[in-house]
Amino acid sequence: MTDNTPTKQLAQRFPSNFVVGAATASWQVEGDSQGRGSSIWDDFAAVPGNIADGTKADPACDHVNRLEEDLDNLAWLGVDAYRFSVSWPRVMPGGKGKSEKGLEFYERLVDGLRQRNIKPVLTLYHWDLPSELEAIGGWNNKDIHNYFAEYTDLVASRLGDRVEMWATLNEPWVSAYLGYTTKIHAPGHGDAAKGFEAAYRLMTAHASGLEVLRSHGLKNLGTVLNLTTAIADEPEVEHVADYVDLLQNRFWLDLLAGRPLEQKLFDNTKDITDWSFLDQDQLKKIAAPIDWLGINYYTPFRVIAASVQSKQAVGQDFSLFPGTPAGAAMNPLEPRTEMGWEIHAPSMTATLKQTASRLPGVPLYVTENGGAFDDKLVDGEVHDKGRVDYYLNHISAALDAMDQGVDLRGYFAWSLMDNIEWAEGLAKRFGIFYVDHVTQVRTPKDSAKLIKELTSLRN
Ligand code: IFM
Repeated sequence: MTDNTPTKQLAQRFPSNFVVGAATASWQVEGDSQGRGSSIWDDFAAVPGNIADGTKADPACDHVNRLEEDLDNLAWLGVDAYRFSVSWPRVMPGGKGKSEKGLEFYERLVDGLRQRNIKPVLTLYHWDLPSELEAIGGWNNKDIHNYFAEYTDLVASRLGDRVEMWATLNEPWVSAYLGYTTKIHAPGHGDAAKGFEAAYRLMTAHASGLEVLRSHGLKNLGTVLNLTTAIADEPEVEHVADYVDLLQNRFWLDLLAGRPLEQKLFDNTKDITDWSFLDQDQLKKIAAPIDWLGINYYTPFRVIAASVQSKQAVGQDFSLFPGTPAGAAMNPLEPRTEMGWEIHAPSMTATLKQTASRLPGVPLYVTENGGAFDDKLVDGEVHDKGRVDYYLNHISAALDAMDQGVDLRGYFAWSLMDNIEWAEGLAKRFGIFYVDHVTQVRTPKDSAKLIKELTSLRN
């Protein structure tokens, strides 16, 4: 018998309606690229060097063909909800029309969840833009929100009666800054002006998508941001951390709250863009009320005064924050995950509290949280103690925020299974199920057993 006391104590802190779930995203798990249209990630992966280990969309986790097994794994975990994303090019190859076969796949997914009493939580855009839409400017096309509206209408018409919660976007910061500002992600523009425009146009798509979902009479509508705390370790870099906080957090929350964008943003970026693409009517639409906000939290951004970046962490680089004042460095402290990300659970509490105060009255969910660790499958077991501790500490930190007044409604582990970690390929494992990428055998890690214990031990 293992001592499950800390798990039990944690489980008993969940309020009765608290949603515990696990999450994935289409391109990272589905495979079956022949059964759909092409996306920017297929194009990006085709260029040698873009993805660390040369991974391509197939087979990923072969989720399309192993759906029933993955649904059974979710049921085994005892989770209340599964957060997945729809692949735009699977249901609308080329960004127009529709694919019956693609829609049927998501129908099977949603129905399979409901049969198992698991709430479907659907994200419309988790980064796999149809290639044909990128060819006409992608997230810099001034009509992109109309294309997104058509896509949303298709998905809502087909699945609207069966999905519990809807998210328009996943982490628009990543789409804009890793995909447009830098070349880290697809489509890989490396152009700071394009990145700022993409950030704004993603939010116009959010607004149009939300409008379409509402026009279908749907409820429980939100969006998902990757938010965190920017920590200045020295007083002389407080203004740098403040600017990181502005681009990473306040920009999005100000837009959603209908507050004007800060003068500091315009001042710091005046040599990059004149922001002439902003449109007052669109800004008003972006501020339409949402029913919930999802926060993907992994790690803080820690800033020190220095001229040389001392440690490498994926996605922690000032090139992702154009306009950052000089003289500082990112400094993720130990312990760190395999991504180089500092493990610091108190920042989870701080992020939730800060977000609640910046977007008052909107219920929050942690829609992603987890870590990449160096997992080893030995005799059918994966003792991922680092991840188990990460989950115990971060779930506790999330519940601390709730105890301190944050309206937190749920928590989703990232990820249900090891998958394609974008430009990092298959080497970075975030799953609670270990996936053998040759045989596709899934094995619950100790962290999966922890989640199972948490769901079974709550009141
Ligand atoms: O794998 C990603 C996911 O697609 C979006 N949020 C962060 C995760 C880990 O990097």
